[in-house]
Amino acid sequence: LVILVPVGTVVKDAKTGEILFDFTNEGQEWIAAHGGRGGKGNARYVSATRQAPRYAEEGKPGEERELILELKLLADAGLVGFPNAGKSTLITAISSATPKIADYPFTTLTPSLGVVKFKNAEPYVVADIPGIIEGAHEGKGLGIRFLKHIERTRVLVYVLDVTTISEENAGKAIEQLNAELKAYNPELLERPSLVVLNKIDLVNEKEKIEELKGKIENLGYEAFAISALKRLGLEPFLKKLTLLVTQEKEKDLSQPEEELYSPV
Ligand SMILES: Nc1nc2c(ncn2[C@@H]2O[C@H](COP(=O)(O)OP(=O)(O)OP(=O)(O)O)[C@@H](O)[C@H]2O)c(=O)[nH]1
Ligand SMILES: [Mg+2]
Repeated sequence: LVILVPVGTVVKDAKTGEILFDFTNEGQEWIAAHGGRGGKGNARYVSATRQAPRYAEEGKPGEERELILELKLLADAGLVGFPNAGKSTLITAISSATPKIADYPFTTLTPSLGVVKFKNAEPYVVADIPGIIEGAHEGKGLGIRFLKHIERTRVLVYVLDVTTISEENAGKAIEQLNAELKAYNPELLERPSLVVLNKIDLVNEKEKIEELKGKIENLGYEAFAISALKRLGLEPFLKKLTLLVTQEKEKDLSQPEEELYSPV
């Protein structure tokens, strides 16, 4: 029995949750359970003296296993942010993706992927996911289950709406996002990340944007002021994002892959 699964499928043991195999490349094969061995029928035991033997060797049963197949998108960068921050607008501006965009929270219900082609760099994949709110890890909003789709991204992009944050609460906004990411998987916070301050077209005072940028940079993040809608400031942001993704990809290539469990 052969089951075809898409790239990005992770095989887990249903009981222990242990990851048994991870389909990260096209064409990979993995044996989930070995088949049984056929027995030998009585015809095999026929001899000159015993024309109709009454015995036969029994076959061995095949292995039995309960597995969970989980599909995790494989993207190079993931956009995270509160609902309505402009994540879907941003992925539309920088990639081939065309998700639904609307002026209300939780427009995005399922993640989408877009391919970014920036100058001569190798194209890479960005994921747009639903908005995160405080308490998402307790199930508020759409929860954080969909964070599994960015678990495997190399770089995170925090998308903030400049019209909803001030110098005072910018830090808190990032902390809230981080708290939700951490509740899902603390490793997410170790990813290289960037912050984009979106919707700058709605802000008249240029100083406010500079102040916010400074504030975020003091927190240790590189910040880019952009307008996803008006497509302002995208070039420096994309340049940096492309650089980070390329660097992370190279790191992956220079590190040998983890030994994966294989039965036998
Ligand atoms: N003026 C302005 N509006 C923007 C900008 N980016 C997004 N918007 C608007 O903000 C609203 C929300 O945009 P979306 O891209 O759907 O936001 P989202 O972060 O994907 O929202 P969820 O999927 O609900 O989490 C839409 O009305 C967009 O047109 C921007 O740079 N400038
Ligand atoms: Mg969206």
